[in-house]
Amino acid sequence: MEWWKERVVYQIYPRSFVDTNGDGIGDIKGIIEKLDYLHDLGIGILWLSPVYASPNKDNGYDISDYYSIHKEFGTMEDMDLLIKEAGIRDIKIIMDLVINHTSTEHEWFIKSRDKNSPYRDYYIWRKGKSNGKLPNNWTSFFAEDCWEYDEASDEYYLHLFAKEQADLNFDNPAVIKEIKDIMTFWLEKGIAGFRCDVINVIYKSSLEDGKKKLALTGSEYYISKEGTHNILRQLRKDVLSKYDCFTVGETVFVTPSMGKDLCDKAREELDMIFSFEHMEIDQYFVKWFPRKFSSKRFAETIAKWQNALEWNALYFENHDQPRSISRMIKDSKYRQEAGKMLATLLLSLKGTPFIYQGQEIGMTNFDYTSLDEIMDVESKNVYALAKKLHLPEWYIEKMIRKASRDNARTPMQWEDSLYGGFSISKPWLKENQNYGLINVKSQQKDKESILNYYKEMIKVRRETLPLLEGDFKVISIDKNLFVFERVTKQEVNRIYINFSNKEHNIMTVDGEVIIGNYRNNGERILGKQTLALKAYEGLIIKRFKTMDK
Ligand code: TEU
Ligand code: CA
Repeated sequence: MEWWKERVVYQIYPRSFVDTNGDGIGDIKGIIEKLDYLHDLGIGILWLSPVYASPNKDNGYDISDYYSIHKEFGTMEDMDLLIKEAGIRDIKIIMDLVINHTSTEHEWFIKSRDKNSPYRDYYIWRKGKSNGKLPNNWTSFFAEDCWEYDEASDEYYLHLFAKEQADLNFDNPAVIKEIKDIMTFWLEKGIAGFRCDVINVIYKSSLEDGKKKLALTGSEYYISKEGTHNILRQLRKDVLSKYDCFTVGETVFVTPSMGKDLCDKAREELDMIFSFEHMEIDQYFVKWFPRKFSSKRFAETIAKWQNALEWNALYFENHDQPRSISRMIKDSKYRQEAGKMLATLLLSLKGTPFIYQGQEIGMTNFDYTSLDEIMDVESKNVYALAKKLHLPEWYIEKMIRKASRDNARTPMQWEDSLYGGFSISKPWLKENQNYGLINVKSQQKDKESILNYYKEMIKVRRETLPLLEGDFKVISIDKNLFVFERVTKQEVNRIYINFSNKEHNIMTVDGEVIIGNYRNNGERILGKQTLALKAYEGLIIKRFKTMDK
């Protein structure tokens, strides 16, 4: 089995992880300080959200130099040391590869403003329509149109995200060559692969007007086009295949069949993908129209993707999503049990699990008191658009509280001291005021904590073959219960997940408890019997050989 299938990944959002020099911004030295913590947790791979030079319009997802480290995060020496120190602890590092766009402060873009520069064609420049309108009717991911005017040449450039993030032109072989060089540079430094940002939208097959939609008008011309597949195969063949590394693609609006085409082994494109469907359970079409979270639909969606792909990238949280406990758990009285239940589920599915910083202690959504405390460019744009549409202030506030990306970006809560031990100064984004209740230090001391459960669950996953490589099989999905099995020729593990704050009776199988948030490991369950699953219980039972089917 490949090492990237066996290991558990931990995503670091460097800005909010640990600040060592007191400027209120997390840094690379801070990550080095916590390597022992991560090793102890059982982490085998780190994914760093972008640490490259960037003017930070989108917190590093707008890169101005792929070959240097963001000044606020430290130096290239710090980065080299991080790779080395992680290696000593057998932790591999993957970098965020953001290639759909660069910052408009990138040297390429600055030069490309000149019509006669060879860099002009690195980006997508177009004349406006003869009636004075934009080159097409596309709308961006961040609640704007997709074109920005440049007076000097009387043309517009395309941006699918913020206007300071100009889309690269993947019809230009010189661009692809640059990307290969960047990848080679980092792989030579000893990193172990890439998380590829919005990778399934890089190739635009046409710039015609799109069919008008509630969001992302124009997306039929760039979601998972053949051009993207070609580029992925090239990057694989010419660069990635020469290293012991892997890729995980962030792929927006993919269906299972598109997903298969992007990461099926035989196609030699990506190794796995982050799909989004299970993150859309509590929204109508776009995340700004909330609906009730349904654990049944959540389980069905997970099961659908488990069955569709050979290997999934498993995640319930990242730097763009609200915190899973705030989002999926109705009864906050059970925060601790629910946090462990979610850990049981995440780490027993088939695929490579990704844990986002703070998830392992059950951090919750941002508890800001004023919209002024929100920093994210997406939230700000949505606010402006909603205002323009005359939506009432209370409704805008409600939308942002529920879906803002800042929910997951508040500083990591290390201990019960000022600013949660993240920094000695006021953090760049306000800390969640519940750091006294939820922090690493107190959970390390508490045997019953979410943190210690994650640690144990990671160990169990590593030591239990069916959880690593077994087939996935749904047993039942009801309103609140998700029951499935992981099956190898030698062993069957059955997983029970209770998504409600009520007890539920189930019929058990003959077996032994591997792990659970209420029961003792090794506890025997003999003969078929009714068992009352407790509120938010998560339970894994190893079935005995004399199985009653
Ligand atoms: O995100 C892409 C993406 O489509 C969404 O996750 C988006 O951030 C938002 O949720 C839409 O509602 C990736 C990065 O993860 C994100 O942080 C960047 O802002 C974005 O690409 C642009 O690089
Ligand atoms: Ca700092």
